[in-house]
Amino acid sequence: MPRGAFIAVEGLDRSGKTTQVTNLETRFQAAGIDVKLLKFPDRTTAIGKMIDAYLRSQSELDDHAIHLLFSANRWELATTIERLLNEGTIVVCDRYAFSGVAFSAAKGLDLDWCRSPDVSLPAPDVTLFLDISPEKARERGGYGEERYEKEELQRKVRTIFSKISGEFSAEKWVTVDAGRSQEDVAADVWSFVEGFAAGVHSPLQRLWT
Ligand code: FDM
Repeated sequence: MPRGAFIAVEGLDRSGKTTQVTNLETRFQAAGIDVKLLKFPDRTTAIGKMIDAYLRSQSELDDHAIHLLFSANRWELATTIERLLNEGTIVVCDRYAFSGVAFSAAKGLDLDWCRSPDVSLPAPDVTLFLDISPEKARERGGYGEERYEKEELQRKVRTIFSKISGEFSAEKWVTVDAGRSQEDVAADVWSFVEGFAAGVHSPLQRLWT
């Protein structure tokens, strides 16, 4: 029996990522396929609550410390992800380790240091990156209230995502122009992932190999 596919959806703020991820879940369900939607940070765990307080500026933490918490938050769910995949369930993640690296490196941390706590986490079979220019994001009403929702930081994050994308083959990392209508973006997203509905025969890989 093939295992389930591991699909990560990354994106900039105001890219419509959450809408697209929910839409993807609905489409897999409608096709009768087991799918589990996960979101990072998962703010419901003890570690997630610390992350949530930090993002809402209710606490202060050293940049390295918060980076490690984001990674620990993924490790909390790593065995669950593997189990689901082995059971044949498709796992769709709203943000994953690439956000971890992109945001912390945009704040000035060393890129290789940022990768290290995530080494050997389950690696997505494909990552969809929903890209939007800061100008388009502004047209959509600009950014929210949380700590990282600032145009200057978002610009840096975008540059680092672009650098990370260069390390992957075109099948593993797909950049989607998210500045278009929801329907157009959804059609593109589906066209890139529908092939995964039948499952994956190759073994699960590990970050950052
Ligand atoms: N974020 C998210 C990080 O800085 N590191 C991480 O590892 C992850 C998963 O948290 F600004 C940032 C990205 C974003 C913020 O994400 C909260 P959501 O998707 O807005 O909840």
